[in-house]
Amino acid sequence: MPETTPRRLFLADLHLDAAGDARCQRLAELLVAWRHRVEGIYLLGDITELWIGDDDDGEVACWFTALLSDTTRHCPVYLMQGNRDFLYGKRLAESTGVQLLADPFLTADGLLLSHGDAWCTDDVAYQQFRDTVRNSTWQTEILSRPLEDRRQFGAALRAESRRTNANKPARIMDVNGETLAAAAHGATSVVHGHTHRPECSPWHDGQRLVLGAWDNGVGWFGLQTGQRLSLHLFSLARRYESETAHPGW
Ligand SMILES: [Mn+2]
Repeated sequence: MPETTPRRLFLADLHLDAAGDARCQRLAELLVAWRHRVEGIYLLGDITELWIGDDDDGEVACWFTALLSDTTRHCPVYLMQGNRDFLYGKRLAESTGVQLLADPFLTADGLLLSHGDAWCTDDVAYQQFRDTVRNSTWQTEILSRPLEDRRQFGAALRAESRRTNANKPARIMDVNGETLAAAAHGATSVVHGHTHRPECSPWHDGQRLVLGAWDNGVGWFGLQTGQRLSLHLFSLARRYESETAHPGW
């Protein structure tokens, strides 16, 4: 008998930047709807648009921290850093009960999870930037600065990223197939986000699930049911009650 109960829920690229807006409301509703139906909720990066440290006392950070604390009382929550929220740390994990995941992370049943930015190796300038901001010495220095300095620094990084991304050819902002194949050696299926190119397709002997960004009025999430992955979308405009499996997926 094939399994029919979803085991894992996957989310990425919500880019939350305003506490209380429609995306925050839909996320809270979605987690309430699913937290008793799955064995684990996997947040695979860029859930928030910016994370300047676990001591951030801004509205989005406080709201998100409270949401994590509430959710872990019902269901295990796994959190991976993205390219915007790469400063999630131990203090957040300890205060909320989430478990931080390394990127990439291979589950015991052969699912490779990643935010996805590390596999965009055609974007050489981005990989150099990533090496810098993922360096622990760099992170320690940044985190030692006052919150207000970090806020300004984060805003400058976002502006710079928008400016440079606007001038990059689309193809270099996608995952490099050879990089992915090498990274996923030994995995049966892959789940990632980052590229904002949602798809769920056959991949080697398994599947590749790419989560979509929450924008243009549409939210996305992934499910694992047995060994099968599926991609789902729903409207951000009204209360989350149910989703639609994407046609053909
Ligand atoms: Mn990203």
